[in-house]
This record gives sequence, structure tokens and C-alpha cells, in this order.
Amino acid sequence: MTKSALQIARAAYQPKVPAALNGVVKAVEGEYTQSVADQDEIKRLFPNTYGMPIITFEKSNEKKNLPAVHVGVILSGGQAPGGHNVIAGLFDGIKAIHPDSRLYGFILGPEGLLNHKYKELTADIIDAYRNTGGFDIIGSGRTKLETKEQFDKGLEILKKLDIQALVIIGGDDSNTNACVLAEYYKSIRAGVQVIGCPKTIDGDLKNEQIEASFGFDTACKVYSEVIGNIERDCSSAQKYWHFIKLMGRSASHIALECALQTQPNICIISEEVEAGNLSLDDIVTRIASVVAKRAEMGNNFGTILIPEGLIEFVPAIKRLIAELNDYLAKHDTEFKMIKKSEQRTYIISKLTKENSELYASLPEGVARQLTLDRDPHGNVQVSLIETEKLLSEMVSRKLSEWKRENKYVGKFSALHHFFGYEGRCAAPSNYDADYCYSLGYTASCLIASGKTGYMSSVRNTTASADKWVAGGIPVTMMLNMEKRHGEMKPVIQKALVKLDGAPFRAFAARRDDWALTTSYVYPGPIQYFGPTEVCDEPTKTLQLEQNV
Ligand code: FBP
Repeated sequence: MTKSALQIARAAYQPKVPAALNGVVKAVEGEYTQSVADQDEIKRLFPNTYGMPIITFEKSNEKKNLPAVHVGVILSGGQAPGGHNVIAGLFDGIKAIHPDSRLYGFILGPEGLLNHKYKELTADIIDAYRNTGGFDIIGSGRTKLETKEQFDKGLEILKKLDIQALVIIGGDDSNTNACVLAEYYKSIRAGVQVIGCPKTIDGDLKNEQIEASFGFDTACKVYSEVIGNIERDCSSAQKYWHFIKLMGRSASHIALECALQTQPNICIISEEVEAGNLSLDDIVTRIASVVAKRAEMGNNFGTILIPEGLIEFVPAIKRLIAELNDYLAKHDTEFKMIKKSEQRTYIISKLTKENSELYASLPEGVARQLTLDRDPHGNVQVSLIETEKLLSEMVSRKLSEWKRENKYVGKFSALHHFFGYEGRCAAPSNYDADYCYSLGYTASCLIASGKTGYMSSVRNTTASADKWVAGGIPVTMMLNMEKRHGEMKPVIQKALVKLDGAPFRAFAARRDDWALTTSYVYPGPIQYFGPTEVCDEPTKTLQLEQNV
């Protein structure tokens, strides 16, 4: 396989790890835990794994003679930079437990466990993937593990390979699955531990203990590089408004982080739209007002960041989607029998008055996108909805109205971009390379300590890596009850942007200035070699959250 010069040099990078992981560790138990909400219901559903204590790993002088362990690993959901390093850390960790330990990767996500497709990950395979982006070492998938039949089918192959622990690397939905699986295997005394790892570029799997999901750092740096490039093009040519949609299925962490890095003229934050009960027209009016004010100053150009999940946060559209979800969950087969050309009229006839009118008012394309298949976890596939085009069309219409009323004099020409897939498989930044390797290594420590139903955690990551704190958090601690596919289910609570949090407040304090002045910042490409302030800087979000 031909490799680029950077790939060759980067392969030799030795990830930095918390000091405690540089030798033998002991697991120190902290406080017993509770779920974030719905405690009685979660306790009832997870009698064997509820309430376990938080674990911290500390250096130990006691040399343990542990037997070899067989471990399985699954990459689940969307790709995120650093996944290969989680696997490398896990591999090195179990080899440190015992050189005869073995690691098996299940192919193409949870599906591999169900159809018994796996490959043993040996040292030469692992070495070829160290510090690389992507999930291609074993592939990923979105199959939801939720039924007893699936769990039993998985157990057959785990037993056949004599696997004692399974590591699931995934986002909130996949770690919810990991938790359910851990509970089930414990309840039937299957002898298989289940450990989760926090992955998602979206940054919405975080809480007091899990300070970041891996991949967020690199993905935001990649997007910020290109946003900066667009901003420079924009202020050089001075003729376009760039509408840039950024991935992040639900929360707006990516858009917010990119705004903090690049200082665009406008960045919409979905959580603020929801809190302010804004309509699409309110959002459009706000954008058009900035366009008009900049035009008065002779600036017919600008950049706007739009979070991918926005549409679901506009309260009226959220209500519409909730009704659509319930309706389609119950009448999926009937709906699929309807001719494509008649589906819109069919839906309009089935919804309540308010939702039906809103649905009818949406442009054809967006309305159709809202009824497309949900992902296996019941989510609308927002990356398929062209919100950036919807908004720019509506802004253009509004500006034409204002022009007729002599409220606006200027030229409005829009270009559209969607940055998502471009960042998900980038070579991990130093932060993600170090963080992911440490998460994987920590997972091996949780396995060696006999834990199940835990998520690997590495904290204090704005300090230098030797001061990072490795440990484990019971996944039940993150659960609450939510409606999915029309039914109440235990799921990990998504971490949305907090409007009273430091990152949003820092943005809100400066956005009016950024709207009218052209204060763009150009972060440039991720640097892998060079001074630490250039190569190792964590996200602005994390720095602001931790007040550093
Ligand atoms: P995960 O939550 O699984 O990490 O995926 C996040 C994400 O990248 C979202 O930002 C995006 O909406 C979605 O995946 C796209 O999904 P797909 O890869 O299936 O097109």
C-alpha cells in the first residue's frame, strides 16, 4: 500500500498517556452513582449494573500476575478521528496484561457480532493503523443491538472465541446498547464484560466525568481550517454570502466550536432557537437583517454557520417531526406503498391541523426529506436535509420583499457548503491521538479489574497528558427515559449546548461585533509536528468549560 510522507512520519508518533497508565495500576472506587433522571425506572431496568461506583486508576507497586484475556472490539456508528488509536491502546493494554492476550475485531459494526464476522487483530495489523484516521481497520455500522435474540446470537461467537470482554466504541446510542448488553450478560452470568468508549464528532456525549467524545477535536479543526479558507476567499472577492452547514445531528457543539475558532458573521445555535421558541421566519429575519446592515456598509459578503440539526430544534418543526415519527413508526408499510408523487398529499391528510399546515408550507424537497427512512435508532437523517439551501432561499425572498419596500439596497448572492464527512476520517490531531490511545488503554484496565457496564474515561485533558486522569464511569449513570420509535426507552442523555455555559457565553458576547465587522480568524491546517501551543491545543469549548 502506498503511503504519504505524513502517514509514514505519523506512524512513529508515540501517543502521550496519563502518568498512571505507565505501569501497573490499581482501581480506586469513588462514589456510588445514580442515573441523571428517572432513577426508579432505570434501577428497575438495570438491577445488576445500576448504581456502581466511579473508578479511578492510580499507580500501584503491586505486580499482578493476570492470565491472558481474549477481547472483542466493535466500532459503532459514524466515523470519528482516533478510532484506530482506541484499538491500538486497547491492544497494547491487553498485551501488557499478558503477552498471550488476543484481540478480535467484529466487522462492520454490531452487525459483525450478529453474523459472526470477525478478524483477529495482530501486532502487524495494529501497527499499520496507529495514528491514522478512519474506521477501516474493521469498518463500522449502525445496527442497533437491542433484542435478546441478538444478544444470544452474539454470545455464541463470543463463547466460541473464548472472549471475556467486549469493547463497544460508539456514541450515545451505541453506548446505550453497550449498557443494555452488559446488564443482560451479567443477568445470565454469561461471563462477558462489556465496556464502552465515548466516540462522536458531534461532541454530544459528555458530562461531568466524560469531558469530551473523541473525534470532536480533529473534526472541528478540519472544518475550521476550511471555514477560515472560505472566509479569506469571501473577504478577497467580496461578492458572496457563504451558507455553511456543519455536521452535528442534534447538538450545535461543532458549529459553536467552529464559530469560536473562525469568528464568522453569523452562527446559528439550535439550542438557542429552541429556547427562544423561534420560527423559521424569525431565523430568516435575523440573517436577513445582518445581510442588510452589512450591505449598508458596502459589504455584500459574509459567512454563516448552520448546525446540521437546526431543523429539529425549531419548536414547530420539532412537533411536526415528533408526529411524523409516531405516525411513520405505526404506518411504515402503508406509507411505503403510496406512490412517491402522492406521499406529500397523503401525509398532509394524516397530520393534525397545525402540523399539516406547516408540512404543506415547506418546500417540496425538505418535506420529502422529513419522511425519509429514520436511522436504526429512530433519528431523522438530518445530514440529508439541505437546511443551508432552505435558509438562503428564504433569506433571498425576504431581501427581495425588503428591496420592494426600499428597506434594503444591496446584492445578495449565496453559495452553499456542507462540511461533515470531510472531517470524520481525518488523521487525528495530537489531542485525539493521545486521548483515544488513553481511552483504549483505560478500557484494558477496566477489563483487568473485572468491570462491566462501564465507559472508559480520561479526564483533565486541558492539562498536559501526564496529568490526565484515567478511570471508568458506570453507563447507567448517564441514562434517562426518552421516546424512541413511539416507545419510552432508556437512553444516554444527549449533552446539548448549554446556553448558560462558558463556550456559548463567550460566543454570545462577541457575535454582534463579528456580524458587522469582518473579524475572521484563519486557524490553518492541523499541525502534527512543531511547538506544543500549535500542535496540542485542545478545543476552545474545552478550554472555556474548564476555565483555562
Ligand atoms: P455518531 O453519532 O454515530 O458518531 O455520528 C454522527 C454523525 O457524523 C452526525 O454528525 C451525522 O448526522 C451522522 O453521523 C451521519 O450519519 P451517516 O454516517 O449514517 O450518514
